[in-house]
Amino acid sequence: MSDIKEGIQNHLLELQLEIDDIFAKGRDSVVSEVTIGQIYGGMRGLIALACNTSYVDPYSGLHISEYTTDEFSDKLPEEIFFLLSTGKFPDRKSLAEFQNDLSLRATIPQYTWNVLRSLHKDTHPMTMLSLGILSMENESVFKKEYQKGLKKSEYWEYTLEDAMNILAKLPGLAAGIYQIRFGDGNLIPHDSNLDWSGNLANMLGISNDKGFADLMRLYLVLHCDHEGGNVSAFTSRVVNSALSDLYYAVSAGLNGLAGPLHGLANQECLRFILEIHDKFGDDPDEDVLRAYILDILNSGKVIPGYGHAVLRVTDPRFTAFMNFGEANCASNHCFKIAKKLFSVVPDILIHYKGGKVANPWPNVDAMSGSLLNHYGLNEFDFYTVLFGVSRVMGFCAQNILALGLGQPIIRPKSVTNRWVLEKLTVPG
Ligand code: CMX
Repeated sequence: MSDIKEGIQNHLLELQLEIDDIFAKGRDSVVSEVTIGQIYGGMRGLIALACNTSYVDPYSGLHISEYTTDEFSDKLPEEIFFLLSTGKFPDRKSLAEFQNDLSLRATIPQYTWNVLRSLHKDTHPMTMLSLGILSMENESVFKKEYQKGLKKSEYWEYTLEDAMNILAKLPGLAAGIYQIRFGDGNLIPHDSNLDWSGNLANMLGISNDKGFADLMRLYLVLHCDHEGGNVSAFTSRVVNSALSDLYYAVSAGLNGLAGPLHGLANQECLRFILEIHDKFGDDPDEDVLRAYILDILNSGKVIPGYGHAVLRVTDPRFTAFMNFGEANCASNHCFKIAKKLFSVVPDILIHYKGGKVANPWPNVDAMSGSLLNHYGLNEFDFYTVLFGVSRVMGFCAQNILALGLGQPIIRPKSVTNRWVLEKLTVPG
């Protein structure tokens, strides 16, 4: 048995013991109530899911297992996937075994390239990524084993197989999409001497600067997971809960990530910064910037990269990117503007609409695009693909653990207006 499989098996035993304890202490205890506002308002704040890969604290941000963003931001994505799915970092031997296993599975079938090359030239790269994964669905080991007859306790093992195959192919798939969509269509081959993010950086063929490979590593680490209730993770889990295999579930999650209120928001931030650059040059005066921000707010638009549904402080992932920028991209005009926005925007948002903005601080998207710009990756439409490559780690880990814990199909109850009205008029 591979070390990661053994690690997941042990983690599942620990998690199951915790759940047994929770159930023994109060399976029927009420921990959250739902208001009518929440029923009509996207179920915001409703506690209705258990997810043990990661959690987001409003004040300290993303945690994976017990580690804060500061504590894991220097790791490799492979170590992060290990942590998400086993609750522990791998030792050197386990890491090497895992990386070797991924490398052996990296080849992407020719029929996937045929599908991607046959699409309209303006097809969005996120459509290509989602389709690329879906095109390989016939490779699902879970599906084949399920058709033969599989015990429920074995679901996670074959889902792990699918996860390994999908993750192994992702850097090549994403880089191939970049070459087909924005380059000359020639694919740079996978290099088994490079790690997962090193391969992505190399196959993109954008920059030989070591900083670019370092940025890809950091980018893939910081976007890996964000609890279970966000649009893409939740979608992926709902689809997989029907025992649709991981290819269906990952593709579905990516379709959610492609929305402008979710993953696509990152490209808006760089567009915004470039607009500021076009209007006011490299080093805009802070008062001029303040007036511009107020104009945007008064016209009813939001300031991209600021605010968050859960966080109530500066996103620690923003801080990690900013530290990277200080060390590697300090002279870049976009980086300088992003920094200046950080010193101007929060103070405006704090007072805006009588303090209605729940979080005036920057999120991860406020900085990432400027760093990509520094290394010459300026195709905005590709940014969410990078986000997606990283976030698939979270989709895979969440689904493996949920299946390993025997979680059933997800099926909340919906109600009609008439039902709500009756509930309001009939006491009790
Ligand atoms: N600029 C202007 N107004 C903002 C704002 C911003 N950056 N962030 C929030 N507000 C406004 C909202 O539009 C809302 O106003 P109305 O009630 O008049 O519609 C009010 O403040 C309250 O919203 P909120 O509770 O603070 O924020 P939500 O949880 O509803 O939304 C988010 C969160 C991220 C969608 C929102 O802050 C936003 O649109 N930010 C800009 C886009 C962005 O950066 N998206 C990336 C999100 C990253 C991620 O999800 O990981």
